[in-house]
Amino acid sequence: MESLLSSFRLVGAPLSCEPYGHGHINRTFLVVTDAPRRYILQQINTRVFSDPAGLMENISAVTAYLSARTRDPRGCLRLVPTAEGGSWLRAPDGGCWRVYDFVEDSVCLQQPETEEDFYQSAVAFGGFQHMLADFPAGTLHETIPNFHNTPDRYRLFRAALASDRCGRAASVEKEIAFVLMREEQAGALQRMRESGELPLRVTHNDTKLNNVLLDAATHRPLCVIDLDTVMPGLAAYDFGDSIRFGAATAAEDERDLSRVSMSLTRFAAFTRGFLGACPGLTPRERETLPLGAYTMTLECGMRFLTDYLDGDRYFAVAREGHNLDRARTQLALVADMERKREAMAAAVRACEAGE
Ligand code: ADP
Ligand code: GN1
Ligand code: MG
Repeated sequence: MESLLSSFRLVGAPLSCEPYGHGHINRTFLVVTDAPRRYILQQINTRVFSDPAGLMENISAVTAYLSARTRDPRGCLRLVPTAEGGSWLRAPDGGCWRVYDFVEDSVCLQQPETEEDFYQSAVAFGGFQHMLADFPAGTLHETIPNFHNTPDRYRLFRAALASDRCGRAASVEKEIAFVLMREEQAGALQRMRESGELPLRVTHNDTKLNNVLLDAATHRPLCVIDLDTVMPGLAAYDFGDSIRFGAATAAEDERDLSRVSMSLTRFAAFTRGFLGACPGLTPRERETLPLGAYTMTLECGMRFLTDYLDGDRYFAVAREGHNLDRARTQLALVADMERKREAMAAAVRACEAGE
């Protein structure tokens, strides 16, 4: 680690480097130097992101664009350059690494502590999308092709099911049937994208609450992080993925499903924050926000189930059956959203009417 860190222009000499955070994809470390300064060191997961150069080009361009439009120095991620002036490093063993300034005096929540926290995260993600409205989307690399193409996720799910490489399918028949029964509705958003009735925007695509930092003292939005999946997408993806995670009344990997539901009051609070910070959405886009929540949740549940069938090779797991537990919470949320479909639509309409 020391020789790796010596290739980045850090202020001070590194004192410690410890695993950090709760991300499922990259390997993240907190680095402390004697200056004293703190940094985030990350190894990019190149099994997930096969083009690290393209990915880092995206992040360099997006952070440069945002920092030119943000007064607060903690308002956007800041890459620390390498000794050669690059934005990332390929280590001799092939590992790809980058370093960010640590955003000080911030909190990263795994669940909202209050409804207000969730509202503030909506302001952050809505504002992020709004600020990138004029970013030249055509210059972005597609870091994971078909990331939120739900019909394509069904294709991958069926492939995992057909090969059943760990012999786990027989024990999850109920979950498999739940997913397969919903294929038609799950494809609706993608069909609207393809027909052109919804505009393509620059979206974050992974808007869970732990991908935003709030100010530690005020819990006001500070900084949107985890920019690996910033790509052209639909507004409903960002809205929906936030609801999936933050409007859930239990953790993403909760085992007691009786605790899992989608909170309508949180849904309404998020809608207020998101629409307020991102006022340019078309009426049709606003109408599809509940469908976005439904689709992102079903898609994520299916992705966890796919990975469970595949032998847990994509998402980091901390225990036996972790991906199955995660899949089950998402499917429980989907069932709850089906019960609350009309109430979600009414909450969006109420918000539009300024109620
Ligand atoms: P992953 O793709 O694995 O989710 P993230 O980029 O989201 O990785 O980082 C993992 C965690 O590290 C975040 O949830 C957050 O707690 C923390 N983190 C990342 N970047 C910073 C930063 N610049 N300042 C403070 N904390 C950060
Ligand atoms: C992953 O990287 P992280 O932990 O913020 C995943 C998201 C999933 C999420 C589920 C690149 O997000 O798509 O919704 O886990 N990111 C990638 O918690 O696949
Ligand atoms: Mg993350």
